[in-house]
Amino acid sequence: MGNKLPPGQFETKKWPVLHQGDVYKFDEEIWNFKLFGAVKEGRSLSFSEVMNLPKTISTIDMHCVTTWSKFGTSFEGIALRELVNLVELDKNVKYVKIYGYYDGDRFGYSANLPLDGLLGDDALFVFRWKDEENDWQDITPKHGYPLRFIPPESFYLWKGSKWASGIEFMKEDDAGFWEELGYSMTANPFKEERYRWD
Ligand SMILES: Nc1nc2c(c(=O)[nH]1)N[C@H]1C(S)=C(S)[C@@H](COP(=O)(O)O)O[C@H]1N2
Ligand SMILES: [Mo]
Repeated sequence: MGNKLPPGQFETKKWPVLHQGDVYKFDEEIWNFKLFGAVKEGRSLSFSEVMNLPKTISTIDMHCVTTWSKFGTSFEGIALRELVNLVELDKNVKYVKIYGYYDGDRFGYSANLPLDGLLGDDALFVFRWKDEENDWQDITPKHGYPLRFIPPESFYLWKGSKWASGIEFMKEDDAGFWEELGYSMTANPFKEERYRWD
């Protein structure tokens, strides 16, 4: 796809693992995915309900704020827009917060993003991947099994919540896990938006 190296980044062929807290252990019996916030009626989806949604395959570059970039990983997943289609948004919903597990807390990790940048084929809750050196395979537990968000390459990878557990729809932007600690709300690697200054 892009194969463009943003400023201050270097290319890696390997896919590094980076996160806070424990690797989440999937239990399909109790797992669900919540759609909530500024919507007419919230929803909670079982794993099979999520996996029965239409699938999308995209090749997406990953740019981590710790300066590694990995080009050309192909992902299979459910486009964020498929989940948006399941709820009736309130007027003026412009942002989402995508949640993921942190040490057993399903809402412990989160990242905020503008909704209008996430309606294409490159905003996916992924479950499978491949690259030049690796054939199609499931996302490993360390990379976010069973479902993990991969943001478009115009966002640093911390916006890609692993062990994804839900989407909150918001009218105003609101800081997630790293954003509260000083990282950028907008996080465009090509503009090197690593930190927030406000
Ligand atoms: N649930 C959760 N998701 C997370 C994180 C985390 O700590 N917890 N770390 C983020 C950060 S900072 C990065 S760079 C990517 C790394 O994804 P990877 O380990 O698959 O390369 O996951 C993101 N998603
Ligand atoms: Mo990161």
